[in-house]
Order: sequence, then structure tokens, then C-alpha cells
Amino acid sequence: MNSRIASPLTSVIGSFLAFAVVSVSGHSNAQAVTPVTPRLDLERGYVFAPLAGSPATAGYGVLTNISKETLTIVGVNSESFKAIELHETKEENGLMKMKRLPKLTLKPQQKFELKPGGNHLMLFEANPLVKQGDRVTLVFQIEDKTGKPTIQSPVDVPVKARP
Ligand SMILES: [Cu+2]
Repeated sequence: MNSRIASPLTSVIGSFLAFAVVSVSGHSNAQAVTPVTPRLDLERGYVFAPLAGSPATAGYGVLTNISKETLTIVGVNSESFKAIELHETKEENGLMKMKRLPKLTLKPQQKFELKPGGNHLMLFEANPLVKQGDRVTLVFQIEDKTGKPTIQSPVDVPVKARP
């Protein structure tokens, strides 16, 4: 439509991609990383600030597959926590029990709600510097077409105080 607008935009995108490639190749896990295209969103996402002496905290929000393909989440990690698991909460014999979900498959636009008392992210052994008001990056690992967990989809969320 308007080439005056189109050409600076293209060069901005071009330099962004060049930057992304440089930063990925400078990372120590470079061989496992596919360049990042947003695939997952965590709407209204947050994690509760870790409590001193507690081994784990929890994270919530609405996970949405914003890609055009079916995605299978096979893990979550973060530099701010030693380990992260996706947990589902189900009633069994009148008791609410939580269980690790090793995989979660979402069709395009499909949502999976994580909320207090229900499904959640369980975040273990926070970095001691993580505190209320910070933001942490959660990196969702997604299987590629061969079934290897090589696609990384980062989501940035705030750290909130417990109510
Ligand atoms: Cu849990």
C-alpha cells in the first residue's frame, strides 16, 4: 500500500531478528533452542511471592494456545525457580488432590485455566532474590513435530503478594 511505511518497518523487523539470533546463539543452551515466536499466552498470569521457609509457591492465569498449531507443553522452567510443574487438581473421594500433569495438549485458541484451588503451576525453590513486585519469566517447553521438547515459549508474569 504505502512503500514509505513498509520499508522502515521491514528494517526494524530485520534488525530485531538479527538481535534475536545473536542473543540465542550466545546462550549456553543454544543447540536446543528454536527461535522464539509467541505460541502461548498466560492471560492475567501471576505467581505468588515465595514465603520464607516454604519450598514451593504457585502460579496462575489462563494458558492459551495463540499459535495456529496444536501444541503439547512438556515442561516449564525459569531462571527464578529450581523446578516448575504443571498440576491439576481433582476431587477424589471427597478430597481435592493435586497431581502432576506431565503433558498438556492445547488446540489453536484452546484455553486451560490455572486458578487458586484448581489447576496451577507449582514453582519449587525460588531464587532468594525473587520478591513481590518483580517479574519472572516462565519458559514453556513445547514438543516439536518429532516429539522432542525443543521449542521454548517464554511468558513474563508479575510476582504478587499472597492475599
Ligand atoms: Cu501443586
